Amino acid sequence: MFHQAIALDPRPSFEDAPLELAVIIPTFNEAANVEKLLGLLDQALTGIVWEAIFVDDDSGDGTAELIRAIGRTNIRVRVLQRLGRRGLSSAVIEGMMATSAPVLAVIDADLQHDETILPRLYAAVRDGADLAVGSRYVGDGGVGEWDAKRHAASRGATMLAQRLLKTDLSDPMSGFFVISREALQASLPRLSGGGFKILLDIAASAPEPLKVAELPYVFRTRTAGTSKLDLMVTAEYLKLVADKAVGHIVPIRLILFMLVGGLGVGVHLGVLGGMLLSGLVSFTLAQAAAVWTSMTFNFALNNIFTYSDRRLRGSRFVTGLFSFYAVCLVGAAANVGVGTWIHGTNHSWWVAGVAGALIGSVWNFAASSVITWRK
Ligand SMILES: Nc1nc2c(ncn2[C@@H]2O[C@H](COP(=O)(O)OP(=O)(O)O)[C@@H](O)[C@H]2O)c(=O)[nH]1
Ligand SMILES: [Mg+2]
Repeated sequence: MFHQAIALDPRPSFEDAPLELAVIIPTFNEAANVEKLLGLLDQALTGIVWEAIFVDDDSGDGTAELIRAIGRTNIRVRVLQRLGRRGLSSAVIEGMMATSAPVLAVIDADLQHDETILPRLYAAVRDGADLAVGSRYVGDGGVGEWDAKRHAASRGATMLAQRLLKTDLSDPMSGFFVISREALQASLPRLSGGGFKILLDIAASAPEPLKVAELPYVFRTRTAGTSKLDLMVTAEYLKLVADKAVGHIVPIRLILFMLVGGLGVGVHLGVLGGMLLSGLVSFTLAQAAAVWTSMTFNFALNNIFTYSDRRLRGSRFVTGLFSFYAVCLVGAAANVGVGTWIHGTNHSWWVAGVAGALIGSVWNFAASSVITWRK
């Protein structure tokens, strides 16, 4: 097998030369890049005692098996294979928590990050920086062959991120950086942990402004495998930004749940109005159909966005849907009960209506989070 051709030093233990650096590499279907990356890291990190921790989200292309095969002869190489999970940030954090190294590097598996600057990023942290970032937006850095659309999207996201940070970072969206164990530990209690932008999360969670070094590099073009950047990544990014901005006041999940609920009201009225206008059904039947449609709509949307990290699929989607119906029926009863009670204490009809709806929604949120989308 080809992996035996990689001449990594098969160090039996770190006793004689203590571990200095762990390189954390998140992977999702990157089997075509793993061996080449390890070869490049081995060249770049000469003179540094390092290990590689891959964190693989159960790729279908055999990435984890390949890494384990390499790890059998190289104590420096390990894989943490996660089941039923996705997410770049949580992968990186779990990789960081699985190593004893005092300094941690993060690099993509797809060879888009220029590993030749790793020794200088490492040296910056060893010499006192909390964080050293490979940046596409300083000095000679660049994004390589991006089209205008991706360029503009990245710029916009970067500017939004910079407004959140106490620390000045030219490229807060970078997935290529080195951080000291102390700086990481200090950020841990406030980490959001979701989404795909771990550097932004760590920097925004730091209790004190970080001492930062930045080194330019040019983002390479991917040659093997495919990008996982999609609509989901964008949605997760906006969630992270919102969580960092207002998450300490209102939970982001509750806000999303309420937004989805607002759309659900629109769906409800649309179905109700449409059926009544058709003149074919009674109000009761139309109203029942509207309730059923909007509950189903709410469930589907919450499953994709609000609970993207606990998304239900297959048979669990079906059982989840029925538990959501049950939760909502209790919520509706609470809604009517509270509304009627407040109305009876001589408040105007709309105060009673809004209070009932609020109680019902909060119940739906709380109950569905522990029943439908339980951890
Ligand atoms: N463990 C894990 N790794 C991921 C996930 N999504 C992307 N990756 C890895 O993260 C790195 C960057 O992802 P990529 O799709 O290349 O993002 P892009 O460079 O912005 O297009 C690659 O090494 C991917 O294999 C994920 O959900 N879990
Ligand atoms: Mg990439």
